[in-house]
Amino acid sequence: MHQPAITELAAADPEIAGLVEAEAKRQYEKIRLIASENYVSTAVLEATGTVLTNKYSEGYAGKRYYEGQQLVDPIETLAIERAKSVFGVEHANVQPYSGSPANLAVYLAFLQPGETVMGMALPAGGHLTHGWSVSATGKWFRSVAYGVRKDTGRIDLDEVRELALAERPKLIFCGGTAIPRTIDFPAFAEIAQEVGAVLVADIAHIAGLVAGGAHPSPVGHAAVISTTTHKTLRGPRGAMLMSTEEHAKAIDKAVFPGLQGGPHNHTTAAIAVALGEASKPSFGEYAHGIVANAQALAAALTERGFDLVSGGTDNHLILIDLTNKGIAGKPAAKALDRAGIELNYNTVPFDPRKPFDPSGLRLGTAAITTRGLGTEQMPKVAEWIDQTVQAANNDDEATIERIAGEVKELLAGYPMPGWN
Ligand code: DSN
Repeated sequence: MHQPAITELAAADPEIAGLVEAEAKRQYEKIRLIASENYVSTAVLEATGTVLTNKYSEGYAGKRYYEGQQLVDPIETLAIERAKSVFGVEHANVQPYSGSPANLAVYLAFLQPGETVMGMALPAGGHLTHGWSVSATGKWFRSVAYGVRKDTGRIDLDEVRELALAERPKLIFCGGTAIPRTIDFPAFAEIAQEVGAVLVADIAHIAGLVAGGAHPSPVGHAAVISTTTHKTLRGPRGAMLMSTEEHAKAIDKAVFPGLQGGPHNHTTAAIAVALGEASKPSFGEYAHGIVANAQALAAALTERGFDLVSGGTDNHLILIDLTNKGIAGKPAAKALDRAGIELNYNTVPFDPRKPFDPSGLRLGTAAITTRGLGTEQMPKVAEWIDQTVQAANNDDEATIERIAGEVKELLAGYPMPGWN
């Protein structure tokens, strides 16, 4: 059963309640390896479902455009203070609706349309909003992209520097969505300083690792830090922008009134709760556990002949190039889903295939670590992935069904917040 119970919803709208219950069960029975997902705590779920959703609060604490902010102001202030304390930043804005609007607000704060942004190419592991051509950020701004080296699968900082010197971007993004290796914030900061650019560290994927001390922090290197709150940070769907005091006004003005209207107060409260959780020592253990699990899984997959981009991982994320397994990412991901192992197909650097039918798989260990799985389970997970990929190649649905049953059996021993 969903936790907290959704009895009122079940009475009022059994159709939606039934689908929500089924989704909770699905999440309980699957090994969830989507690198950008997690399981939030029941406390975060409760905060998300409160009466705060009823309230409009355009503006910032003490300077709102609506009355009745007696309780919303302290909630937002708590979220800000907790963000400042967890990440050690001078300024935090907790209002962006999600990662893409947060990043767009950064453009609004620092760039005029047509000016130059530099970010990691999407197929190399960057994010759409770092200037990729199909995104508004690639259409409205002049965008130049760096990638990774073909031989190492890693960012070539000499190439980044050369490109920056030639193109003179005003904004440089580091970070992305499919980067299995540590991001060298000091090196990016040096390049940004050399060309007079503002460095933005998009830590959406690794925010929980940074908060828990399992990845170096961009603080002191990047003038602006952008993050979602729902990936390794394990909060609700939302985002934050953090910065030095110097850029505080520009960031706040860009979020509101520049880009957004009223903040989602129920989300703000849930972000505050998640940041409270992230400030506890147990969160540090969790963050290190995520990395240990990813590295154990990467080692077990390598032993089974999987080709990992960059040869392994330093964080929560593994990128597999399936070319040597004779199957593309999409059919493999679909077979794995049938086997109870949920992940996403993904491009790999220099992928000869199309983004909607690419060569790779992307995996992350944030959710399974929340669930309580440890390094001792990773060889079994790798075995199931291997067997499923082989079964998909041989049209062997019986093996896939057998694995789905074994996955359910294993997970029955690991509680899930949100399910009882
Ligand atoms: N969609 C997110 C991810 O899966 O990485 C990034 O926006």
